[in-house]
Amino acid sequence: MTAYHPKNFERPLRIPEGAEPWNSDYLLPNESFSVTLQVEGVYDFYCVPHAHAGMVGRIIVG
Ligand SMILES: [Cu+2]
Repeated sequence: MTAYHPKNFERPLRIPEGAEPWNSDYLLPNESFSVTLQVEGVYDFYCVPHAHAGMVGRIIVG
């Protein structure tokens, strides 16, 4: 999963100002990825190969 952030393929900023963007890259079935969100706010993220099919998500911290 990949944060909406200009550092990730020039996507628009859709995480809090000052928050670190993340990009898990591709994951195989038994692989995992974790991120710790330190800044309160709304984080929108997407799946690089499936965003066009609606595979997106939102995390609210705080
Ligand atoms: Cu996907």
